[in-house]
Amino acid sequence: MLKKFILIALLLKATATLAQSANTYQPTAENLAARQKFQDMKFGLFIHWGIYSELGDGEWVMNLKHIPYDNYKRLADFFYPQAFNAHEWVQFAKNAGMKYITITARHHDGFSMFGTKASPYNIVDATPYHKDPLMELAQECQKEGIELHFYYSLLDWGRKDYAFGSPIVDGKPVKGDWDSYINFMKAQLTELITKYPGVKGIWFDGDWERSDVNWHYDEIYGLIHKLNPAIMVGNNHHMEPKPGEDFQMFEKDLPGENNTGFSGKSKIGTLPLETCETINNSWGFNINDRSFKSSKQIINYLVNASGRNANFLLNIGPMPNGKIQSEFTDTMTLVGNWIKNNGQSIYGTRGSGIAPQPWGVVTQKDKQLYVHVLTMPQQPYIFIPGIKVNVKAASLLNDNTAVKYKQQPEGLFIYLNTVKADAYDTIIKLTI
Ligand code: FHN
Repeated sequence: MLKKFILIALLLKATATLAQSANTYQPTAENLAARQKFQDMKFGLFIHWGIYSELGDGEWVMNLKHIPYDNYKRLADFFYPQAFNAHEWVQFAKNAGMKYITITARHHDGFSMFGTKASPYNIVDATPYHKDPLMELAQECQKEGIELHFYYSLLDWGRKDYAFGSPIVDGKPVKGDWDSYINFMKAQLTELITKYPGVKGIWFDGDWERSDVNWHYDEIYGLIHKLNPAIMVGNNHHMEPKPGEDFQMFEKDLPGENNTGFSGKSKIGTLPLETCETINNSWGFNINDRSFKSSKQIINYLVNASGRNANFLLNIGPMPNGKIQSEFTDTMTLVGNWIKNNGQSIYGTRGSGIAPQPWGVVTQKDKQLYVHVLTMPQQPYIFIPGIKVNVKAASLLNDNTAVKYKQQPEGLFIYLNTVKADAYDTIIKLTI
Protein backbone atom coordinates (compact mmCIF):
# COMPACT_ATOMS: atom_id res chain seq x y z
CA MET A 1 0.00 0.00 0.00
CA LEU A 2 2.81 2.37 1.05
CA LYS A 3 4.81 1.47 -2.09
CA LYS A 4 1.79 2.25 -4.27
CA PHE A 5 1.34 5.60 -2.54
CA ILE A 6 5.01 6.54 -3.06
CA LEU A 7 4.81 5.50 -6.71
CA ILE A 8 1.73 7.67 -7.31
CA ALA A 9 3.39 10.59 -5.53
CA LEU A 10 6.52 10.25 -7.70
CA LEU A 11 4.40 10.04 -10.84
CA LEU A 12 2.47 13.16 -9.91
CA LYS A 13 5.71 15.04 -9.24
CA ALA A 14 7.15 13.91 -12.59
CA THR A 15 3.98 15.03 -14.43
CA ALA A 16 4.11 18.42 -12.76
CA THR A 17 7.78 18.87 -13.71
CA LEU A 18 7.04 17.76 -17.27
CA ALA A 19 4.18 20.24 -17.56
CA GLN A 20 6.55 23.04 -16.54
CA SER A 21 9.47 22.07 -18.76
CA ALA A 22 7.21 21.27 -21.72
CA ASN A 23 6.77 24.98 -22.27
CA THR A 24 7.63 25.72 -25.86
CA TYR A 25 7.40 29.49 -25.69
CA GLN A 26 8.31 31.32 -28.87
CA PRO A 27 8.19 35.09 -28.39
CA THR A 28 6.18 36.89 -31.05
CA ALA A 29 7.55 39.69 -33.24
CA GLU A 30 5.76 42.24 -30.98
CA ASN A 31 7.43 40.70 -27.97
CA LEU A 32 10.87 40.81 -29.55
CA ALA A 33 10.27 44.48 -30.43
CA ALA A 34 9.17 45.11 -26.82
CA ARG A 35 12.43 43.57 -25.61
CA GLN A 36 14.44 45.98 -27.77
CA LYS A 37 12.41 48.94 -26.52
CA PHE A 38 12.87 47.73 -22.95
CA GLN A 39 16.63 47.63 -23.40
CA ASP A 40 16.63 51.06 -25.01
CA MET A 41 14.84 52.65 -22.04
CA LYS A 42 17.63 51.78 -19.58
CA PHE A 43 16.26 53.62 -16.55
CA GLY A 44 13.03 52.91 -14.67
CA LEU A 45 11.28 53.88 -11.45
CA PHE A 46 10.32 51.13 -9.04
CA ILE A 47 7.53 52.01 -6.58
CA HIS A 48 6.65 50.06 -3.44
CA TRP A 49 3.42 51.48 -2.06
CA GLY A 50 0.71 49.81 -0.02
CA ILE A 51 -1.22 49.94 3.24
CA TYR A 52 2.09 49.00 4.95
CA SER A 53 3.32 52.51 4.07
CA GLU A 54 1.11 53.82 6.87
CA LEU A 55 3.37 52.20 9.49
CA GLY A 56 6.51 53.76 7.98
CA ASP A 57 8.49 50.60 8.59
CA GLY A 58 8.91 48.98 5.19
CA GLU A 59 6.73 46.55 3.23
CA TRP A 60 7.70 43.53 5.38
CA VAL A 61 6.35 45.11 8.59
CA MET A 62 3.45 42.66 8.99
CA ASN A 63 5.77 39.68 8.87
CA LEU A 64 8.76 41.12 10.72
CA LYS A 65 6.71 42.66 13.54
CA HIS A 66 4.51 39.55 13.78
CA ILE A 67 1.31 41.50 13.25
CA PRO A 68 -1.59 39.01 12.98
CA TYR A 69 -3.30 39.23 9.58
CA ASP A 70 -6.65 40.30 11.05
CA ASN A 71 -5.00 43.16 12.97
CA TYR A 72 -2.94 44.20 9.95
CA LYS A 73 -6.04 44.27 7.76
CA ARG A 74 -7.36 47.19 9.79
CA LEU A 75 -4.76 49.40 8.11
CA ALA A 76 -7.08 49.35 5.10
CA ASP A 77 -9.82 51.08 7.15
CA PHE A 78 -7.76 54.24 7.36
CA PHE A 79 -5.73 54.21 4.17
CA TYR A 80 -6.61 57.48 2.50
CA PRO A 81 -3.81 58.87 0.28
CA GLN A 82 -5.34 62.31 -0.03
CA ALA A 83 -2.27 63.82 -1.72
CA PHE A 84 -1.77 61.10 -4.34
CA ASN A 85 -1.35 62.69 -7.75
CA ALA A 86 -0.48 60.46 -10.69
CA HIS A 87 0.73 63.46 -12.67
CA GLU A 88 3.30 64.31 -9.98
CA TRP A 89 4.61 60.76 -9.88
CA VAL A 90 4.98 60.54 -13.63
CA GLN A 91 6.68 63.96 -13.71
CA PHE A 92 9.03 62.79 -10.96
CA ALA A 93 10.04 59.85 -13.15
CA LYS A 94 10.34 61.96 -16.29
CA ASN A 95 12.41 64.67 -14.62
CA ALA A 96 14.76 61.99 -13.35
CA GLY A 97 15.23 60.69 -16.90
CA MET A 98 13.31 57.48 -16.25
CA LYS A 99 11.38 55.88 -19.09
CA TYR A 100 9.20 53.36 -17.26
CA ILE A 101 7.52 52.72 -13.94
CA THR A 102 7.13 49.37 -12.19
CA ILE A 103 4.66 49.60 -9.30
CA THR A 104 3.46 47.10 -6.70
CA ALA A 105 -0.04 46.01 -7.68
CA ARG A 106 -0.06 43.46 -4.87
CA HIS A 107 2.79 42.78 -2.45
CA HIS A 108 3.34 39.89 -0.03
CA ASP A 109 0.77 41.31 2.44
CA GLY A 110 -1.83 40.34 -0.18
CA PHE A 111 -3.50 43.75 -0.33
CA SER A 112 -4.43 44.74 -3.89
CA MET A 113 -3.62 48.35 -4.67
CA PHE A 114 -6.04 48.23 -7.59
CA GLY A 115 -9.75 47.65 -8.04
CA THR A 116 -10.29 43.91 -8.43
CA LYS A 117 -13.31 41.64 -8.52
CA ALA A 118 -11.17 38.69 -7.42
CA SER A 119 -10.89 39.86 -3.78
CA PRO A 120 -12.64 42.46 -1.61
CA TYR A 121 -9.27 43.20 0.05
CA ASN A 122 -8.39 46.01 -2.34
CA ILE A 123 -7.98 49.77 -2.30
CA VAL A 124 -11.32 50.53 -3.95
CA ASP A 125 -13.51 48.29 -1.80
CA ALA A 126 -11.66 48.08 1.51
CA THR A 127 -10.45 51.66 2.09
CA PRO A 128 -12.30 54.95 2.54
CA TYR A 129 -10.36 56.22 -0.49
CA HIS A 130 -12.56 54.17 -2.86
CA LYS A 131 -10.46 55.13 -5.88
CA ASP A 132 -8.03 53.18 -8.04
CA PRO A 133 -4.61 54.89 -8.10
CA LEU A 134 -3.19 52.35 -10.54
CA MET A 135 -5.85 53.27 -13.11
CA GLU A 136 -4.96 56.95 -12.71
CA LEU A 137 -1.29 56.09 -13.02
CA ALA A 138 -1.85 53.91 -16.09
CA GLN A 139 -3.78 56.69 -17.82
CA GLU A 140 -1.19 59.29 -16.92
CA CYS A 141 1.69 57.08 -18.03
CA GLN A 142 0.00 56.53 -21.35
CA LYS A 143 -0.54 60.26 -21.80
CA GLU A 144 3.08 61.03 -20.96
CA GLY A 145 4.73 58.22 -22.93
CA ILE A 146 6.02 56.34 -19.88
CA GLU A 147 5.78 52.54 -19.90
CA LEU A 148 3.94 50.90 -17.02
CA HIS A 149 4.82 47.53 -15.50
CA PHE A 150 3.10 45.86 -12.57
CA TYR A 151 4.92 44.14 -9.72
CA TYR A 152 2.88 41.12 -8.62
CA SER A 153 3.62 38.98 -5.57
CA LEU A 154 3.29 35.22 -5.92
CA LEU A 155 3.60 34.92 -2.17
CA ASP A 156 0.65 35.86 0.04
CA TRP A 157 0.91 36.06 3.83
CA GLY A 158 -2.83 36.17 4.45
CA ARG A 159 -4.95 34.20 2.00
CA LYS A 160 -6.30 30.93 3.31
CA ASP A 161 -5.90 29.18 -0.04
CA TYR A 162 -2.18 30.11 -0.16
CA ALA A 163 -1.73 28.81 3.42
CA PHE A 164 1.53 30.60 4.21
CA GLY A 165 3.80 28.38 6.31
CA SER A 166 2.32 25.09 5.08
CA PRO A 167 4.76 22.35 4.03
CA ILE A 168 4.90 21.47 0.33
CA VAL A 169 4.31 17.91 -0.82
CA ASP A 170 4.09 16.90 -4.48
CA GLY A 171 4.20 20.47 -5.72
CA LYS A 172 1.34 21.69 -3.52
CA PRO A 173 1.01 23.05 0.02
CA VAL A 174 -0.52 20.46 2.32
CA LYS A 175 -3.07 22.95 3.65
CA GLY A 176 -5.00 25.60 1.70
CA ASP A 177 -6.30 25.19 -1.81
CA TRP A 178 -3.52 25.56 -4.36
CA ASP A 179 -5.74 25.38 -7.42
CA SER A 180 -7.97 28.10 -6.02
CA TYR A 181 -4.91 30.30 -5.37
CA ILE A 182 -3.55 29.81 -8.89
CA ASN A 183 -6.98 30.67 -10.32
CA PHE A 184 -7.15 33.76 -8.14
CA MET A 185 -3.81 34.96 -9.51
CA LYS A 186 -4.90 34.27 -13.07
CA ALA A 187 -8.09 36.30 -12.52
CA GLN A 188 -6.12 39.25 -11.12
CA LEU A 189 -3.48 39.13 -13.85
CA THR A 190 -6.23 39.10 -16.46
CA GLU A 191 -7.67 42.25 -14.88
CA LEU A 192 -4.29 43.96 -14.73
CA ILE A 193 -3.56 43.25 -18.37
CA THR A 194 -6.98 43.85 -19.87
CA LYS A 195 -8.38 46.72 -17.75
CA TYR A 196 -5.39 49.02 -17.42
CA PRO A 197 -4.32 50.87 -20.56
CA GLY A 198 -0.81 50.47 -21.90
CA VAL A 199 0.58 47.90 -19.46
CA LYS A 200 3.86 46.58 -20.80
CA GLY A 201 5.26 44.24 -18.17
CA ILE A 202 4.61 41.95 -15.20
CA TRP A 203 7.28 41.68 -12.52
CA PHE A 204 6.77 38.57 -10.38
CA ASP A 205 8.26 38.18 -6.92
CA GLY A 206 8.02 35.65 -4.09
CA ASP A 207 8.78 32.41 -5.96
CA TRP A 208 11.76 31.93 -3.63
CA GLU A 209 9.40 31.37 -0.68
CA ARG A 210 8.15 28.10 -2.23
CA SER A 211 10.84 26.88 -4.54
CA ASP A 212 9.40 23.30 -4.48
CA VAL A 213 5.89 24.21 -5.49
CA ASN A 214 4.39 23.92 -8.95
CA TRP A 215 3.64 27.56 -9.73
CA HIS A 216 1.90 26.64 -13.01
CA TYR A 217 4.09 29.11 -14.87
CA ASP A 218 3.28 27.44 -18.16
CA GLU A 219 -0.37 28.42 -17.63
CA ILE A 220 0.28 31.80 -16.00
CA TYR A 221 2.88 33.00 -18.50
CA GLY A 222 0.84 31.42 -21.31
CA LEU A 223 -2.24 33.36 -20.21
CA ILE A 224 -0.32 36.67 -20.04
CA HIS A 225 1.14 36.20 -23.51
CA LYS A 226 -2.22 35.11 -24.87
CA LEU A 227 -3.85 38.27 -23.54
CA ASN A 228 -1.02 40.42 -24.84
CA PRO A 229 1.96 38.76 -26.56
CA ALA A 230 4.08 41.90 -26.19
CA ILE A 231 3.99 41.88 -22.38
CA MET A 232 7.43 41.55 -20.82
CA VAL A 233 7.33 38.82 -18.18
CA GLY A 234 10.06 38.76 -15.55
CA ASN A 235 10.37 36.83 -12.30
CA ASN A 236 12.56 37.69 -9.34
CA HIS A 237 13.15 34.03 -8.49
CA HIS A 238 16.89 34.68 -8.23
CA MET A 239 17.66 31.88 -10.68
CA GLU A 240 18.32 31.46 -14.37
CA PRO A 241 15.39 32.53 -16.55
CA LYS A 242 12.63 29.96 -17.02
CA PRO A 243 10.70 29.26 -20.23
CA GLY A 244 8.10 31.94 -20.91
CA GLU A 245 10.10 34.82 -19.40
CA ASP A 246 11.15 37.83 -21.42
CA PHE A 247 13.70 39.50 -19.20
CA GLN A 248 15.98 38.56 -16.34
CA MET A 249 16.24 40.61 -13.20
CA PHE A 250 18.76 40.97 -10.42
CA GLU A 251 18.03 42.33 -6.99
CA LYS A 252 20.46 44.79 -5.39
CA ASP A 253 23.27 43.41 -7.52
CA LEU A 254 24.81 44.32 -10.82
CA PRO A 255 24.65 41.34 -13.20
CA GLY A 256 27.60 39.09 -12.47
CA GLU A 257 27.93 40.22 -8.84
CA ASN A 258 26.57 38.65 -5.70
CA ASN A 259 26.95 41.12 -2.85
CA THR A 260 23.51 40.53 -1.39
CA GLY A 261 23.40 36.74 -1.46
CA PHE A 262 20.33 36.81 -3.76
CA SER A 263 22.25 36.35 -6.99
CA GLY A 264 24.27 33.20 -6.25
CA LYS A 265 22.20 31.07 -8.65
CA SER A 266 21.45 33.90 -11.10
CA LYS A 267 23.63 32.87 -14.02
CA ILE A 268 23.33 35.55 -16.68
CA GLY A 269 21.16 34.31 -19.55
CA THR A 270 20.46 35.71 -22.98
CA LEU A 271 17.35 37.77 -22.16
CA PRO A 272 17.33 41.54 -21.59
CA LEU A 273 18.63 42.34 -18.11
CA GLU A 274 17.46 44.59 -15.32
CA THR A 275 18.80 45.27 -11.86
CA CYS A 276 16.87 46.96 -9.06
CA GLU A 277 18.18 48.91 -6.10
CA THR A 278 16.69 51.14 -3.40
CA ILE A 279 17.20 54.91 -3.11
CA ASN A 280 17.84 54.45 0.64
CA ASN A 281 17.87 51.03 2.32
CA SER A 282 14.12 50.32 2.11
CA TRP A 283 11.63 49.29 -0.54
CA GLY A 284 8.45 50.47 1.18
CA PHE A 285 8.30 53.84 2.99
CA ASN A 286 10.51 53.78 6.06
CA ILE A 287 10.31 56.84 8.25
CA ASN A 288 13.60 56.11 10.01
CA ASP A 289 15.68 55.30 6.97
CA ARG A 290 17.92 58.24 6.17
CA SER A 291 20.62 56.30 4.32
CA PHE A 292 19.88 58.20 1.15
CA LYS A 293 22.07 57.43 -1.82
CA SER A 294 23.65 60.48 -3.39
CA SER A 295 23.09 61.54 -7.01
CA LYS A 296 26.65 60.39 -7.66
CA GLN A 297 25.96 56.90 -6.32
CA ILE A 298 22.79 56.61 -8.39
CA ILE A 299 24.49 57.78 -11.59
CA ASN A 300 27.34 55.39 -10.86
CA TYR A 301 24.86 52.49 -10.56
CA LEU A 302 23.03 53.47 -13.74
CA VAL A 303 26.27 53.70 -15.71
CA ASN A 304 27.56 50.43 -14.28
CA ALA A 305 24.28 48.69 -15.15
CA SER A 306 24.35 50.09 -18.71
CA GLY A 307 27.94 48.95 -19.13
CA ARG A 308 26.80 45.46 -18.16
CA ASN A 309 23.99 45.62 -20.70
CA ALA A 310 21.31 45.99 -18.02
CA ASN A 311 18.51 48.40 -17.17
CA PHE A 312 18.47 50.08 -13.81
CA LEU A 313 15.20 50.10 -11.86
CA LEU A 314 15.55 52.50 -8.94
CA ASN A 315 13.08 52.12 -6.10
CA ILE A 316 11.28 54.71 -3.98
CA GLY A 317 8.66 54.11 -1.28
CA PRO A 318 6.15 56.98 -1.40
CA MET A 319 4.56 58.13 1.86
CA PRO A 320 1.08 56.92 2.89
CA ASN A 321 -0.45 60.26 1.86
CA GLY A 322 0.79 59.63 -1.69
CA LYS A 323 3.61 62.20 -1.61
CA ILE A 324 7.19 61.47 -2.56
CA GLN A 325 9.56 62.75 0.12
CA SER A 326 11.63 65.81 -0.77
CA GLU A 327 14.98 64.05 -0.23
CA PHE A 328 14.15 61.79 -3.19
CA THR A 329 12.92 64.64 -5.36
CA ASP A 330 16.07 66.70 -4.71
CA THR A 331 18.43 63.85 -5.56
CA MET A 332 16.54 62.78 -8.64
CA THR A 333 16.50 66.35 -10.00
CA LEU A 334 20.31 66.23 -10.00
CA VAL A 335 20.29 62.80 -11.66
CA GLY A 336 17.83 64.08 -14.27
CA ASN A 337 20.02 67.10 -15.04
CA TRP A 338 23.00 64.80 -15.56
CA ILE A 339 21.02 62.58 -17.93
CA LYS A 340 19.83 65.57 -19.95
CA ASN A 341 23.45 66.23 -20.88
CA ASN A 342 24.77 62.69 -21.05
CA GLY A 343 21.76 60.56 -22.01
CA GLN A 344 23.14 59.68 -25.44
CA SER A 345 25.76 57.51 -23.71
CA ILE A 346 23.00 55.60 -21.83
CA TYR A 347 19.66 55.43 -23.69
CA GLY A 348 19.53 53.03 -26.61
CA THR A 349 22.98 51.68 -25.81
CA ARG A 350 23.98 48.08 -25.29
CA GLY A 351 26.88 46.62 -23.37
CA SER A 352 29.93 46.84 -25.61
CA GLY A 353 31.16 43.36 -24.75
CA ILE A 354 34.16 44.99 -23.07
CA ALA A 355 34.36 43.71 -19.49
CA PRO A 356 34.01 46.25 -16.66
CA GLN A 357 37.38 47.78 -15.78
CA PRO A 358 38.67 49.18 -12.47
CA TRP A 359 38.10 52.71 -13.84
CA GLY A 360 34.61 52.13 -15.31
CA VAL A 361 32.65 50.64 -18.20
CA VAL A 362 32.00 51.03 -21.93
CA THR A 363 28.57 51.31 -23.56
CA GLN A 364 27.90 51.15 -27.29
CA LYS A 365 25.40 52.54 -29.77
CA ASP A 366 25.98 51.85 -33.47
CA LYS A 367 29.41 53.22 -34.39
CA GLN A 368 29.94 55.00 -31.07
CA LEU A 369 31.61 53.60 -28.00
CA TYR A 370 31.12 55.58 -24.80
CA VAL A 371 33.97 55.16 -22.35
CA HIS A 372 32.70 55.98 -18.84
CA VAL A 373 35.58 56.80 -16.52
CA LEU A 374 33.91 56.66 -13.12
CA THR A 375 37.13 56.49 -11.10
CA MET A 376 40.07 58.49 -12.37
CA PRO A 377 43.14 56.23 -12.34
CA GLN A 378 46.45 57.07 -10.63
CA GLN A 379 48.33 57.02 -13.93
CA PRO A 380 47.46 59.59 -16.64
CA TYR A 381 45.85 57.07 -18.98
CA ILE A 382 43.38 54.20 -19.14
CA PHE A 383 43.76 50.99 -21.10
CA ILE A 384 40.82 49.21 -22.76
CA PRO A 385 41.78 45.63 -23.50
CA GLY A 386 40.62 43.76 -26.56
CA ILE A 387 39.36 46.55 -28.85
CA LYS A 388 39.83 45.09 -32.32
CA VAL A 389 37.75 47.56 -34.34
CA ASN A 390 39.50 50.57 -35.77
CA VAL A 391 39.02 53.68 -33.61
CA LYS A 392 38.74 56.72 -35.89
CA ALA A 393 38.30 59.52 -33.34
CA ALA A 394 38.07 60.20 -29.61
CA SER A 395 36.52 63.23 -27.95
CA LEU A 396 35.03 64.30 -24.65
CA LEU A 397 31.26 63.95 -24.73
CA ASN A 398 30.58 67.16 -22.82
CA ASP A 399 32.55 69.63 -24.97
CA ASN A 400 33.75 67.66 -28.02
CA THR A 401 37.42 68.39 -27.36
CA ALA A 402 39.70 65.81 -28.93
CA VAL A 403 41.27 63.21 -26.63
CA LYS A 404 44.61 61.55 -27.41
CA TYR A 405 44.68 57.80 -27.86
CA LYS A 406 46.89 55.04 -29.22
CA GLN A 407 45.60 51.79 -30.64
CA GLN A 408 47.71 48.65 -30.21
CA PRO A 409 46.90 45.04 -31.15
CA GLU A 410 46.27 44.28 -27.46
CA GLY A 411 43.95 47.23 -26.85
CA LEU A 412 43.50 50.98 -26.70
CA PHE A 413 45.29 53.55 -24.56
CA ILE A 414 43.40 56.76 -23.84
CA TYR A 415 45.48 59.62 -22.41
CA LEU A 416 43.83 61.68 -19.72
CA ASN A 417 46.49 64.30 -18.90
CA THR A 418 44.68 67.05 -20.79
CA VAL A 419 41.22 65.82 -19.83
CA LYS A 420 39.25 67.72 -17.19
CA ALA A 421 37.73 65.11 -14.91
CA ASP A 422 33.96 65.25 -14.37
CA ALA A 423 32.67 64.92 -10.80
CA TYR A 424 30.27 62.12 -11.82
CA ASP A 425 31.57 60.41 -14.91
CA THR A 426 34.15 61.51 -17.48
CA ILE A 427 32.76 60.27 -20.79
CA ILE A 428 34.93 59.83 -23.85
CA LYS A 429 33.20 59.15 -27.14
CA LEU A 430 35.02 56.87 -29.55
CA THR A 431 33.96 56.68 -33.18
CA ILE A 432 34.66 53.29 -34.69
O1 FHN B 1 10.51 40.50 -0.45
C1 FHN B 1 10.62 41.35 -1.54
C2 FHN B 1 10.91 42.76 -1.14
O2 FHN B 1 9.90 43.22 -0.30
C3 FHN B 1 10.98 43.63 -2.37
O3 FHN B 1 9.75 43.63 -3.05
C4 FHN B 1 12.07 43.13 -3.26
C5 FHN B 1 12.21 43.87 -4.58
O4 FHN B 1 13.16 43.26 -5.37
N1 FHN B 1 11.90 41.72 -3.60
C6 FHN B 1 11.62 40.79 -2.53
C7 FHN B 1 12.80 40.12 -2.03
O5 FHN B 1 13.39 39.31 -3.01
